[in-house]
Amino acid sequence: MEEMTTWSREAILEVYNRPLINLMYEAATVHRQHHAADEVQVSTLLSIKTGGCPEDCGYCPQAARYHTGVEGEDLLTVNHVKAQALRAKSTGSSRLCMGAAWRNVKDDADFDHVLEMVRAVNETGLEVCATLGMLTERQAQRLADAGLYAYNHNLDSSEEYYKEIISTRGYEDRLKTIENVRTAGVSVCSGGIIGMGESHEDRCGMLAVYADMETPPESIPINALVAVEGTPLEDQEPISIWEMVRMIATTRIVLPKSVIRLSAGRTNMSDEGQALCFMAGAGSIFAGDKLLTTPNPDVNKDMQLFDVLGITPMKPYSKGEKPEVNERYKDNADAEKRIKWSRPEHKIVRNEDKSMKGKSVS
Ligand code: SAM
Ligand code: DTB
Ligand code: SF4
Repeated sequence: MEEMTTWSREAILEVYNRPLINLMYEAATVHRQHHAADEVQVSTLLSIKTGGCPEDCGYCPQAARYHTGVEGEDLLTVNHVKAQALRAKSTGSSRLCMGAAWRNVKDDADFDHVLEMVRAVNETGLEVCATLGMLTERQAQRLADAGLYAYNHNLDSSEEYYKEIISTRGYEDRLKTIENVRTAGVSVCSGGIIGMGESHEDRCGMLAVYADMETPPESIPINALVAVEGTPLEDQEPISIWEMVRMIATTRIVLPKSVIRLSAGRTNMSDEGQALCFMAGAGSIFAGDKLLTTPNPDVNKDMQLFDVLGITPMKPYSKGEKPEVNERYKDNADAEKRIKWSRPEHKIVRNEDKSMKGKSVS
């Protein structure tokens, strides 16, 4: 169908604005050319280090500066993670994604523990994914050597709109991390959030960045904002299911080979709405009653919907080889000591209003 190899933001917007009834059909057609439409990957999220994050991401309940009721927790133990991985496997997941509320990975004892977790989860036969914040090339390689299959690091929105949401880090650092993950041979999972007040152009601008990559992400999560009380985005109106379907369908056409993840926000979606998302090209969900800190549909309910639709959960490593575990990058940390991630620190009024100091005067 679409034979273009480069996509401008305008060209993507033209796709995005097509009559939805046609857009869905076109996306479903592309989906079937590149993917088994009756297979959906089930991934389980596990927050291995919750809350207390120093960043100011305007959507995030785990940022320490907002009053969201999320209690900071220490890093989980390797045994706990292994038990959760086995549980996820027994309920049909093929991937475990471990999330940490960190700005970036540091070469410390916590990272050594995370590497152990990666090894332990890899042994269960599940695909191992992690999302730990910014990452140097060597850190990415150490994760790869421990058996990491994929790394999640979202651009979240267009470069322009990113500046309206986060002031403690820059878009360039996100791109650099994605490049580091790619160089280490780890599968890239990178997507965004809709419903943060961004324009349709911003959504298409983010897709243009992914489409322009030499190798686009293997996996693209599309999250609907979960508006959490206490965050700067707490009052955002929920997006309609039609916007989600439109975004998934556009992503499907522009990035035909990537697996699209119907990610956060499913508790507000009907079964019929989710079915349209699968038709339009979504090939993965996060299962389990919690995402990282917010609720998610019960896995049994998801499996009932799969049964109704005739969808089967994808097997682990259906789309790539199981990584080999080795210790090549164990030593030699010094080369990267000088790497500094940026801190733009521009003013975002609503982030400041919702931060600790804002709270005490309101
Ligand atoms: N700290 C790491 C980072 O920011 O890269 C990893 C964890 S972070 C929670 C992973 C992703 O979760 C974010 O990039 C964002 O896309 C998504 N996320 C966080 N809060 C969300 C919310 N309230 N609604 C939807 N997605 C959210
Ligand atoms: C992604 O894009 N969505 C997931 C996963 N990657 C790590 C996280 C969603 C988090 C939603 C808010 C929460 O539960 O804290
Ligand atoms: Fe921290 Fe990640 Fe949440 Fe931003 S999105 S506050 S970096 S946990």
